[in-house]
Amino acid sequence: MMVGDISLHLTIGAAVPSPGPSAKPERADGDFAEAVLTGFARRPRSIPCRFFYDAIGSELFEEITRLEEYYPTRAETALLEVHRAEIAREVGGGRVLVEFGSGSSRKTSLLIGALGQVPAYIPIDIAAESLKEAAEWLSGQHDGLAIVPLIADFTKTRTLPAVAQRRQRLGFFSGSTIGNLTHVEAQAFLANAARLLGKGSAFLVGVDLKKPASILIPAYNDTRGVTAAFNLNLLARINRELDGDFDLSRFAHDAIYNAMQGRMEMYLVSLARQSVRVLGREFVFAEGERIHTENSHKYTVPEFQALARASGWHAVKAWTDPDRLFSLHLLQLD
Ligand code: AVJ
Repeated sequence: MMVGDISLHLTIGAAVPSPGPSAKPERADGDFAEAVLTGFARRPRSIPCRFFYDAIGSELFEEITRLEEYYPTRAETALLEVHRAEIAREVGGGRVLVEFGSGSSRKTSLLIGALGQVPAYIPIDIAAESLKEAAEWLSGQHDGLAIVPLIADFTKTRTLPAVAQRRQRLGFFSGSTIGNLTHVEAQAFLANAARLLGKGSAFLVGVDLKKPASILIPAYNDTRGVTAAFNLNLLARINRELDGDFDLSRFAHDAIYNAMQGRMEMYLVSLARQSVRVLGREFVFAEGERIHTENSHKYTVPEFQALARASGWHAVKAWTDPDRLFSLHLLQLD
């Protein structure tokens, strides 16, 4: 599998047969129209957060990760750097690395560097373009690294490529992307990951910690307005792809901490009563009406460990930074 041609790897990954219609690889925007129409028919209105990540949204997210107020990326990267030797010792060598979602390649590179030799790296992501870019960058960083990308929805992946079957696996799910799932969805995801990675596997999961709203809110509502642009890009994307006529100046970004649910919530708020056309249909937004665009759940260490155990994992170890901003959990399957 040590082929230098990334597009060949992409073809291999995409061609892996997976059972059931829900497991078939979909294009990143394949169900955007359906999701928007469904989300706009509901009250409160909503758009699933996976649609943030078109080319522009992915760029904006990269910019978010460099913001002063957005601590998660820095905190998680520091945890990987500080504890790399211990992580490598706990995980052990020779495992095939399976990454869920498009984590930053930088963090993946750090992990691969810490582990030493990784027999194969299988990134699973629905966004083919960013998968390809990350794979290209990583193969430049780690000479001879066998990369087998899988273009798929990581919450629905049921089978791994053949290269993963010969060795034990290490899963990697970084950036607190698990926080975008509800507790019920997160438990189902962890249980599916257990089935996918199999007996004897290890799983490294980055999870954002519960903390005061005074730190959380600026992280999701920065002074430069990058997160606002990231959120509003959903409406711009509807204009670009679904023949929409949203006036972006008539919607505002909002981020609140829902203490009851232990999560950040992002909304787009209609600043006036207005009528918008999408795919030839008319939608009326009341003044002050909100479109829910993201949940970002926060966990204490024991809360996440309980969730992991309920999904069949053994919680081996958790690392946190001195400021208690972020946690890195090592899970194992007996
Ligand atoms: C990294 C996808 C989990 O919830 O913090 C950043 C995305 N949303 N700012 C997060 C995000 C607003 C994010 N994830």
